Amino acid sequence: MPVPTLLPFTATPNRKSASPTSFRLTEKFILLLVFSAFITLCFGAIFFLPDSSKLLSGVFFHSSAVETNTRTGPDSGDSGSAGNEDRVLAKIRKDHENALLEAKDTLQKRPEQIQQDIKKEKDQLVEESKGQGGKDGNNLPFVEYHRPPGATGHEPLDAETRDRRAKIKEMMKHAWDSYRRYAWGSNELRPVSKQGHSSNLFGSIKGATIVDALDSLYIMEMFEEFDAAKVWVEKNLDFNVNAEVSVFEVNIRFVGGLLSAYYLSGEEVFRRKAVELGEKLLPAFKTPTGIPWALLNLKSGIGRNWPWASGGSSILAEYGTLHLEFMHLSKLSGNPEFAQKVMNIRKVLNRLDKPQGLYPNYLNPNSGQWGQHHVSVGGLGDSFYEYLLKAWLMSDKTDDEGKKMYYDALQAIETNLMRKSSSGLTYIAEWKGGLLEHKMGHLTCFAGGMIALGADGAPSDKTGHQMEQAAEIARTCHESYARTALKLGPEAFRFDGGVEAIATRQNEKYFILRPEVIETYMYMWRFTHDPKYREWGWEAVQALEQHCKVEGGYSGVRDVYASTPNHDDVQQSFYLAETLKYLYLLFSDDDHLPFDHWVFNTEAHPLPVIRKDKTDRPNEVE
Ligand code: DMJ
Repeated sequence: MPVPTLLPFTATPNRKSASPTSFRLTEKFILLLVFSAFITLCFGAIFFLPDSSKLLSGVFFHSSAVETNTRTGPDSGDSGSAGNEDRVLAKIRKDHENALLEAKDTLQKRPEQIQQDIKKEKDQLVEESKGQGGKDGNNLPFVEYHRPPGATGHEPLDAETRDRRAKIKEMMKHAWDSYRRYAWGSNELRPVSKQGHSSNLFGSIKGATIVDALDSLYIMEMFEEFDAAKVWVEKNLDFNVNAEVSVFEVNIRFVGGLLSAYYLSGEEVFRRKAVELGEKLLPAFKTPTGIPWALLNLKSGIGRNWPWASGGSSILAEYGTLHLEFMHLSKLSGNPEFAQKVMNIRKVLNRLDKPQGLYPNYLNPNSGQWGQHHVSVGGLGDSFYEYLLKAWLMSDKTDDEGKKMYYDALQAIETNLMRKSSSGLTYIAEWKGGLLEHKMGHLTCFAGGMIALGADGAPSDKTGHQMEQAAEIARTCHESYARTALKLGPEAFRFDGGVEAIATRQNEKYFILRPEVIETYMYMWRFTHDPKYREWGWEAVQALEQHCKVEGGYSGVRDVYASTPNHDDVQQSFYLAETLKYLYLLFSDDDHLPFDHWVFNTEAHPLPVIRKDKTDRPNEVE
């Protein structure tokens, strides 16, 4: 029954008398022919007309350009499809003509004129984006990115240095590849058991090695690895965790690592993540004095201090090592709160009396009073002093308060803590309520580099004197390595009981791939170009290769005085962030991350100097 209705022009009364089967077959055949002719015509029209992609998008995706034209054209009401096609073709022709004219026009312009036009268009885009509220997807203000000089270096001229630098890159590759293979996404790698490792310093935040290594990968031009790390950060780095973290560790490794990755690469994702994490850390400052807690639950915003810290105190090296990162967070977010928080720490410190001009390691965040009078330039104190000096340098030498605090503190350290052993080794002891403990930590060895870095700005003609002090500390720390079986330095060494620069207690004999001694060699090399610093660095490389390298990465050792290494099975994230970076820079030319443009945070993450010139700081916080 439905056949005649379906085939109105082929089903004639005559055909009704023919055999029904043969009649239907013919009809089907004709129908097929008509259909295929129609489809061929349609496809021909779509694919063979000029600029078919535009037509396709008009057909399938409702291209707004085509729609607008057909809807608002003068004869849109009564035009058929042929009329539309003509108009589309005419438009395509017009576009092509315009493009040709534009190209001809451009070819006639002088290169300066072309450059000017490009700049004008760029400025226009910038203005437009400011007009849209100046915000990006994450409510951050627009920041025009300028890469500071020396983000990557070049091959050193002499062959030996070139080979040594290449060797460090090879070490970085082994450390990174092993982490990627056995522990990808975990905080750190266990290189002997070949699995992931996490310390509770980061709560359940993941990927410490990835974030810590980003800038080292970049400066060593390991871009494939850098990109993989970036993708991981984009997709997996998550701060929405219900866990307690160390504010200091998360700041120096994660915030610092992300900031450096942003400044080196210009990739917005790093700025976004750094600011997001910075905001999560702000509740740590909710104390009566504004001196932050050491530990913070990132979800609840509840903070507390280490249970072992004297009288519930916060630790000098922890609350005093936020300044550099927080100043940059304010610059990049336009939020002055970060800068205000760290400036307030200075205010609290400056109101307090200091015993002999020294800063005790413990300060109670509720009462604002010092805890135990224990002073150290190593653990618990170290990077506080470092950040006073670097805050001044990073401010383009405008932060006079930071400068004064640093040089005053250094004078107090020299008077009260710095001593010479009977054989003439200079060391920095620890001070406990007026009594000296003649011990120097591996951590304290960073002070050689710090003093060298600050020597240039030292008051009252002390530059030469401070350079000598720095060189002396470098020598002592080198001795602490040279006097071991493995030629790697112990965690702490003593100058009492008839020994010098040697660890006497079993629990001070370990080496966990720390950077401080190599850091000092790097600074001393830059300031003196004395070849011994490169030689000492190379000795450390050989020891690392011989005793710390294992098939699955690099491991710390439990006793540097034992003839064979007993591995601790941890590849610390700071090995990639600091130790290998400082080694690479030791064998690079001085224009790679030059000191007049970059300042290293305490985890060796380079941060650019914030220029006095207002034009370089569009989001400067007053
Ligand atoms: C790093 O995390 C930082 O350098 C910090 O300031 C102290 N120590 C470790 C590496 O030893």
